Amino acid sequence: MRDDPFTDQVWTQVSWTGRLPTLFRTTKGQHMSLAADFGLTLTQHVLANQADHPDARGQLSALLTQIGVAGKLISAQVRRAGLIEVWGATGETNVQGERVQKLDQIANDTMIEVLRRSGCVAAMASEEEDDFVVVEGEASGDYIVVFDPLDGSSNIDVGVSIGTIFGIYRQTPSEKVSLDSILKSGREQVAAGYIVYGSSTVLVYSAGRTVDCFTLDPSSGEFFLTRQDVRMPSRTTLLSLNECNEPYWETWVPKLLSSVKGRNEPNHRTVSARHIGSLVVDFHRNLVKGGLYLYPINAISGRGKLRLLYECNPLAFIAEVAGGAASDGHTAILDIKPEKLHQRVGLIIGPADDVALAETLINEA
Ligand code: FDP
Repeated sequence: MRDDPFTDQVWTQVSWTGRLPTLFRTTKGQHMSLAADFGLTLTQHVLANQADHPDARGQLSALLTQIGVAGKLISAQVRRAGLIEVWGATGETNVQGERVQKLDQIANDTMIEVLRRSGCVAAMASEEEDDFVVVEGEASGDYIVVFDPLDGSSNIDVGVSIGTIFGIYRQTPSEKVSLDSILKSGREQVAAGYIVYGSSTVLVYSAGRTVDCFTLDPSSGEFFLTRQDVRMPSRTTLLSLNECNEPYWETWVPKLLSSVKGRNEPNHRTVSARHIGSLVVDFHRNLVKGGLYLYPINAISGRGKLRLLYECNPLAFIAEVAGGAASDGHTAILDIKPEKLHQRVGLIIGPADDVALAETLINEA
């Protein structure tokens, strides 16, 4: 704690990770709520991380900052979602004569345009695009970005939280971009994260060392560091899955559920259920509170629902850095070698012990 000699303010250092101090300002013991008191901005945080890599050329920092810009633009549109719906109902154009687009299309176009202009991206793959998108010429950069522009599509029109998920890979310099440049295992991600458009807009990213969360302050338009070096709680206190898929479950799923629910004591519930139906938002809550999310493969079709490249891999990256785990039941998600751009897998993600328990039950089946 140090006194500011020029004002009556006191700066309190509340935490220090590596070279990242977080300072909160109080006026002689009283907390202030100015945006400037919220801590480091996303840009400051990213640049401080870059200082740990003296050989870095700054492109990854610029890219992460630009993803923050895309997040703000998408967030602004998400907040107007109901209004866009009203315009859409009147025809193909809104009152200003603009073409009405669906929100997931707007989010996709926003990501593609911001990333293309960033000068940091060689190619990208999106849930909304059949094929990968190459950035040609001088605008091309050193990275490949995979993303789901708006995860939780069935929640878009009903005011329920949704999000953007992204994973970042380094493109081998001088190598021409091909499908193989995109089909890399999640382990090769250099950074990953997501943005949740919920009660507040929260951006979470990791470049492999820590997982950090930033909350958008609407008045200043800045993302401020609000959770530092997040660790996923090691005990499962929440279960998230669509229980109506029960007829299509393999036999291990009910066994896992009864094992977790069986931890409840006669007079004390230690495990509860929470399922929003937007993977990224369910994951974010579980990351902070300690929850296990399951979307197992369909036992009849043998197929999973969630996409490996731009849904499961980025979240698995965040989970592992935060001390959790993610698996398809046989292999760590990050070790699966993708064969297709829009490949689907089964997903078990959350506290490492319970992901391991699921794998054991699957092996015993
Ligand atoms: P949605 O179908 O609404 O786009 O992967 C997409 C996803 O949502 C996840 O966000 C969500 O958790 C899951 O699918 C929901 O699927 P079910 O409706 O089959 O439960």
